[in-house]
Amino acid sequence: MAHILFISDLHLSPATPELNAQFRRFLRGPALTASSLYILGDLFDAWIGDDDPSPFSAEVKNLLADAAAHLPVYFQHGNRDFLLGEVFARETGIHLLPDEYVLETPFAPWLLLHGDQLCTDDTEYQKARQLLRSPAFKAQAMAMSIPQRLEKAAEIRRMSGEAMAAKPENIMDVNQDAVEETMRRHQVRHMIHGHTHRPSLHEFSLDGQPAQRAVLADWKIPGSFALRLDSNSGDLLSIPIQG
Ligand SMILES: [Mn+2]
Repeated sequence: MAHILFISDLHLSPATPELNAQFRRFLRGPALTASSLYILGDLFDAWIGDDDPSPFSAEVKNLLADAAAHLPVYFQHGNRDFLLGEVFARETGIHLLPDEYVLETPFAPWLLLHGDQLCTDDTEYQKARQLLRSPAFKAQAMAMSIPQRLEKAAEIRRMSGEAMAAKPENIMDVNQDAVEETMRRHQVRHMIHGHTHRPSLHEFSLDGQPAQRAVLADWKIPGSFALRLDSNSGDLLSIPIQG
């Protein structure tokens, strides 16, 4: 039986040694029982480019390379690590996925995505997303020195933190119409995403058929988990990260 694991929103950084150790334990434990591992974005709290020479960057690359030697590891960009590129993938052996990817399983096709593109009520965020994810911004960022990029990343984080603090909670969640439109566009009724840090399994009706939206947990909360999908039955199981 094939079990597929999904994680997102680890937000690893040089300032989170305990989280980094948890990731190491996860990759050397539960991950090895899976047929494949999908990381649905925001693995890093900030990724300033594949040429980042920091020991932290090298440490995580080594962890992923070890894991990728045992099972296929797939990665989707989040809003914190959209600068992660082909060089990183080559160095670690992980596979980069497009922002919206349909995973075919014997049970059903599952749409995988980071999830920030579904938060359409937050128009200010969507505008910023479009700008940051543009080839022009990426080129501009990669032309900066590493210290300049670190400074820019800190500035973006600070601005985003201030903006989030000023917004009502509900506009930072996904928009149900966007969820349904995205499912129809990909002809799926099952979806897994992260980003919102609101772990849950939402069941609803889509055009008269049962539909599911599973939301992954961020790793900072106690009781955080990975999702394990039985690809034959479609059963989802939470695998605890801590303890
Ligand atoms: Mn995110």
